[in-house]
Amino acid sequence: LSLNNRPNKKAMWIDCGIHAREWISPAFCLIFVHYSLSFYNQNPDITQILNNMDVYVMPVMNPDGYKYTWTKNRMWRKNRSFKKNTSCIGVDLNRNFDANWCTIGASPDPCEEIYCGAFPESEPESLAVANFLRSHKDSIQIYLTIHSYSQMLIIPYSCSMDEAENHSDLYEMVKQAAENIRRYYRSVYTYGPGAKTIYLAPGGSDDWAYNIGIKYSFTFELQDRGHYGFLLPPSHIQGACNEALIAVKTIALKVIEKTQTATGPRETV
Ligand code: 0X9
Ligand code: ZN
Repeated sequence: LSLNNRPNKKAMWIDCGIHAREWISPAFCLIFVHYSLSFYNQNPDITQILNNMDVYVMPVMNPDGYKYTWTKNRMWRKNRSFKKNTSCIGVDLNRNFDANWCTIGASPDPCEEIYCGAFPESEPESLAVANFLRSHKDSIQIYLTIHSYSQMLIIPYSCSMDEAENHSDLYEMVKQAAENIRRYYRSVYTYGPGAKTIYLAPGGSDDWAYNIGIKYSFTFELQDRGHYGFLLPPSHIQGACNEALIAVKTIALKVIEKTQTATGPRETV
């Protein structure tokens, strides 16, 4: 999503569907694009965001796994890559990035759900995303990856118990996002650094993006909190995505505000 070719324009990256069975995630990417195209110049928040940054949207990072959940096994998580000397299939793409790769919270066993792969970025999906982010890291300010479920807004780190260098900024952003969701939709989202909020999980895209210098890096876990789990019914899609949209807006607007005051007066558009 890009309005013009102004030099120095910043950007936000959003990917969906790293994990095959988390169907609300690709739905969010599509709803986000539809909302942006429908409400630019109608809604002041999305207008301000798109006036200030490009948005790269990857609707399905794991297409083979996603297709497999539609055709063979609804609860599949990993990609579908084959490995020699085992009949087990697939790598957990969110354990395949180079952030304390394959330490506690990931598994070297190809038969496990959290298999980290043969080496960091061994998979075409994670390699392609890592290459794109590496080559655009100077313009990309925000990295956002959409998962489900459990209603959480996660900040680095998940790959260690360390606190991110800009922890208080990040924490304030997810706190505000969760408060906004609560105020608008009465839904509860918890928030905090991954390792302390859910579990240690190395090799994730959010920590990796953070470490290459994308200092506003987030994982969202969308609805629900376990009633339907991954099998969220179609009637809940719009509501779940509206909540995530409020969170995206809160964070993007805050980043725009911070980086504008840091770099000088507002550009006129
Ligand atoms: O474990 C994960 O990969 C994510 N949870 S999920 O239930 N969707 O699988 C959480 C990812 C948090 N970030 C990192 N572990 N880096
Ligand atoms: Zn996931």
